[in-house]
Amino acid sequence: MRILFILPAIGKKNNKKYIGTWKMEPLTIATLKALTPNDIETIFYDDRIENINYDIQADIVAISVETYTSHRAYLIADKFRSKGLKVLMGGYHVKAVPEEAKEHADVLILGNAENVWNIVIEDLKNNNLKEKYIGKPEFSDKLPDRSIFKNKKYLPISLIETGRGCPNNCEFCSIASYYENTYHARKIEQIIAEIKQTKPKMIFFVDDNICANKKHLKELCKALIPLKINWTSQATLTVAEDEELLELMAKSGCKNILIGFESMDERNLDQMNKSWNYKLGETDELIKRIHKAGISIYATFLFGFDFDNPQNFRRTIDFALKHKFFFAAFNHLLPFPDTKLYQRLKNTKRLLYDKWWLQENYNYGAIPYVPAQMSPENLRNFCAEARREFFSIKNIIKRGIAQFIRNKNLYLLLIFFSQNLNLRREVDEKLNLPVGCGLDDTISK
Ligand code: B12
Ligand code: SF4
Repeated sequence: MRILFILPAIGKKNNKKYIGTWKMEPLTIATLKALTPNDIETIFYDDRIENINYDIQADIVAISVETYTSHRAYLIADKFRSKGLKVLMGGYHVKAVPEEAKEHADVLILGNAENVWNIVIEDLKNNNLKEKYIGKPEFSDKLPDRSIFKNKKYLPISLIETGRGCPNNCEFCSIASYYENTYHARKIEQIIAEIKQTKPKMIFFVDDNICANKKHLKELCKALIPLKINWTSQATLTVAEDEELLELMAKSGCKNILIGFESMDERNLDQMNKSWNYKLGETDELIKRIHKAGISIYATFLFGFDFDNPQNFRRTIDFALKHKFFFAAFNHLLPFPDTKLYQRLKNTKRLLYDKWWLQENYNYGAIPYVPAQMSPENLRNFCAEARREFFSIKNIIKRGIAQFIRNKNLYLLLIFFSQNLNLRREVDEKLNLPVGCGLDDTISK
């Protein structure tokens, strides 16, 4: 028996090189491979870096689907089905819009795979597959099997989970809807075993909120100290409330943490259900504490809420430059399906297209709804300008000097310059990347 795994790329490739900083190992596929019994042959095509062989035979084609990759995932699925193969789909987008995904798949997995994958395989062997299986957010004792990445080249950073989900309920967030505002910690022994097996140069703990359970994070940090690793992850500003936690994180090798500041305007934070971001107290002071602990910050901001106006962009860029963040992202708000934001914009008739992700010619960076205080084009352009200013050569140098003074670490300084220059180049590379796409020559033949 043979299973063919596929990770689709975003949009039409046209043989262009894929966005460099996105070429990370797909942990999702290594996780599925580990759950698959050894007597089943597995083949994996990473559509981002290689062409798919549509003439290959398999008992089932299993595709992981995100909203940005959904259009291409459906084209790939349709092509395999036209050749008589069965298609199974899972991932964030499939759980958000199962009715849509059902048009392109024989089987859907809604949620995590761990508690259902062995049932799917039994049903496949017995020719008794159901239309859908509902997964639970639990971890398996089996460690992800990275042998499935053999002969594929990814960035030198290992992706590892320490937990899933988040207890918060930010209006725009797909994690909030996928995990229904719940958080599930992974056993520390499993995390440590995976690190020992992987021997990573640098770890990205892919949790969306690694400080969702601070007690768990403290225990994890204590267990990480003897391993002498370097790691980065994503958290909320609440990490800075607890100086003991910051100290433990730094000691355990945390070099950088992504924090969603989202907006400088408290009314926007109220609207997105993230008011705790400003209720924590003096933001400048909290940032200083994180920096003082020796941890750099990747600050992310979101624009397009109802109280956003051109002045807010200036205020935000000045804030990001004042704190000389390691990286910053200036993203526009995007209504992902099955989020509260999507529902609000739909109810108020502000969506330009119901399904922007399937819209022919929908490009990365385009705004698929009507912002309250500016045109969609202005919002797109202001975000692009903010990125260009933050990643200007002058500002990269200024931030780099501040980075060196803060950490006195040449290895980090090297990463700082190489990645800031890559992100600078990608500001314009990403804009106009086709998301809703037509067929390209890798699919149409
Ligand atoms: C690491 C990461 C990245 C990395 C790349 C990862 C990679 N594979 O190369 C980088 C930083 C480059 C990245 C970029 C982007 N990302 Co990202 N990313 C993540 C993150 C943090 C971790 C992914 C991961 O490894 N998870 C661990 C695995 C084990 O979990 P999983 O994928 O959920 O898989 C489980 C189940 O969902 C299910 N499952 C999933 N697929 C399938 C398929 C089958 C067949 C089956 C049976 C089951 C199944 O079973 C698995 C085991 O339980 C997730 C959030 C998260 N925590 O998952 C966001 C996330 C996936 N990203 C997201 C987004 C929006 C993006 C960007 C568009 C951001 C941007 N604006 O630029 C880009 C798009 C890049 C792309 N698609 O090529 C969103 C997607 C939302 C949505 N509705 O689709 C997420 C959920 C973040 C969020 N907070 O909303 N990302
Ligand atoms: S804190 Fe982060 S992960 Fe949690 S719901 Fe808000 S945006 Fe999503």
